[in-house]
Amino acid sequence: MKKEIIKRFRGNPILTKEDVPYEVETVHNAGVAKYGDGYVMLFRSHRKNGRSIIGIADSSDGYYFTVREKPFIFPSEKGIFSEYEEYGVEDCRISEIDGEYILTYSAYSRHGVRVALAKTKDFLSLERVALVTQSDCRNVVVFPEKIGGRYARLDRPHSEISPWSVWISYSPDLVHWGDSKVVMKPGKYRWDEMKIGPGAPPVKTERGWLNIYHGVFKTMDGAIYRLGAALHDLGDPSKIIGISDDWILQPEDPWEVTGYVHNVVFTCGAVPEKDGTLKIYWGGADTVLCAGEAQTEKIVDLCIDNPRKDI
Ligand code: BMA
Repeated sequence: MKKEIIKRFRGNPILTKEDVPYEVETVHNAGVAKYGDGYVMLFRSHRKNGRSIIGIADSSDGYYFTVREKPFIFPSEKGIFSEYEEYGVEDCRISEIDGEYILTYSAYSRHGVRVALAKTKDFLSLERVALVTQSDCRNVVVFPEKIGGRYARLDRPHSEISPWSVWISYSPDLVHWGDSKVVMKPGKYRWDEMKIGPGAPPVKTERGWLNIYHGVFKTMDGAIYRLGAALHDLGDPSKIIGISDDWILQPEDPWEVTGYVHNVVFTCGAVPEKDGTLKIYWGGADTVLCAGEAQTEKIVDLCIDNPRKDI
């Protein structure tokens, strides 16, 4: 019998390019947060020139979203950001801290990919704060509260010696980051052996911070992007309590298997609900946006009861 950890929404995909009032080729990888009486989503779209922008959509129930007339983040034309966002902006995450929304997104340019951090209170105006990584580091997810008096984040630098691993860093002000430490590496001879990277901003649970990450497996037919789960210590999130041995979501629906990039489920956002469920959002094949629901505690159980042995 098939045991589903994440139950896909029946109306998937929840957003496609047909729902967007301006011309785009894709709608995928979205950060989502509760805002006002509903939900707000910042999603990535490729334009015909192959570069990405970030659009915005609103919903009252977290499933049916209406896209606003204009995108929310375009590559900047001012100052330092313009140099580093020249090739586009991608994969926005949203973390709410003390009534303020912290956005982190990939900034592409001739210098590589790095991550920009911006803030908004109202999802109408945007304040770019800083470029918070150097090149070849992306997937920054900010914890939704300060830990030990400091902001904390996970990210994913890459180097040949230690390919695509997850690190943690801390900051007093969201601008200067340090005390960095590697916390998770791709599992040898496992479904995530090629790359891992933070997905949704960590979700606080009684037993630890739940980190829903993406993992990549290389096959003769190309790469497969799946989602996995890890649990980090609440007081010291650089400590991993357990990593689920199995993935929690893999490409299965036709729009996850085939599209702009085949065989991809990629998350940038998950929203915890008061009733203990978690709404999870993912891009399908880098083409459409999908959603599903899980019991948060069931995913935590997987990290504790079915952990991989060799972390
Ligand atoms: C990653 C990122 C994601 C994308 C994924 C699959 O490296 O570029 O934005 O969804 O590849 O193509």
